[in-house]
Amino acid sequence: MILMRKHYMIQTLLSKWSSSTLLRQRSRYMCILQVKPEVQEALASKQPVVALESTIITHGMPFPHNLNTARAVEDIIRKEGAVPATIAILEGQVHVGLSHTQLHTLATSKDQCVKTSRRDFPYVLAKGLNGGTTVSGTMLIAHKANIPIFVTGGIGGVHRGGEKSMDVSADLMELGRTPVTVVAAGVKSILDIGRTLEYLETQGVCVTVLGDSTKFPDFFTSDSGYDAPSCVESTAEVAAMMVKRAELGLDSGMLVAVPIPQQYQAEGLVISQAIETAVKEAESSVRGRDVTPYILQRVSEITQGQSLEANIALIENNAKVGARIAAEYVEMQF
Ligand code: PSU
Ligand code: MN
Repeated sequence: MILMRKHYMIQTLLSKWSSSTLLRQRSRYMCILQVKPEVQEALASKQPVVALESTIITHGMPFPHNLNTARAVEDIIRKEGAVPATIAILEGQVHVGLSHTQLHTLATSKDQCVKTSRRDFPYVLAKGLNGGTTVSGTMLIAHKANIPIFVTGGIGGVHRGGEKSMDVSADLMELGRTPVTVVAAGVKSILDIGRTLEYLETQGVCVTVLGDSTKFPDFFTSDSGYDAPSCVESTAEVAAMMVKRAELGLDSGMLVAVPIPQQYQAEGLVISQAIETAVKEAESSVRGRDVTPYILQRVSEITQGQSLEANIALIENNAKVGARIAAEYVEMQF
């Protein structure tokens, strides 16, 4: 009898301990993501939400273009009836959805921001730093916040010479391991597009081109010279693919490539020459996480801002498309 009572007391104590530990763990987990109330409400009431990255703000564009573009993209998403959720780290806190002031802080403190991909979170958070999240960083946070779709300009890939340097963007592995749909204008030709597509296949990433082309776009032009692994004509078809991906329980992501709008394509040739120069320069001057931002900045300088203009137009177009996909996806689920 005494033995049974003792056993009961130990069990009660254990269950109290474990539930309070669980609670503590859960609240710690909830605190680590600061979700903006507007985003929280949209998610709770099944409204479409579109995630946005922030490396493009901290490392992809000069001020004030970075801030203006970030705001314009958010406005476009709102106009399409979805809620934008820009993801970034401020003073060691991950934010899902930023206020105007926070966007401004991020855009004007570029030099103090760490380009944050999956590997960088423990360091940036523990040190209380600011961070612009890359495609990989944004995907993983979007997924934790239950946002299934994310819009950007271009994703990272296998760098030219990557077969030797092993400089392969963490974005590709993230697409293979995190079930978020990424809407982008393809892969910039600063990269090895053929190997990038091969690697995406290896990682089990569904890659589809949205539009009337059967070619994979290379950001500044609609034809990289490589065939698209699959193509669809409407945002509804993309949403249907997302539904099927979820029904099957696939834990990999999807890449939706939206070709550059026709009127910006003519600049492609000028830009591709600038890319050749910038890639050569990068070989002898930068390494690791600095390579992509360096090339992007040099291409913009060499083309005297032409690449930047195309870049902005592209992202805005992707935002419109992404918001429509998000809305169709929500509708199909309920
Ligand atoms: N490509 C662009 N613009 C960008 C980036 C890539 O045209 O701003 C950024 C994205 O945040 C992407 C990251 O996730 O660079 C990839 O960097 P890396 O190649 O170091 O993985
Ligand atoms: Mn790299």
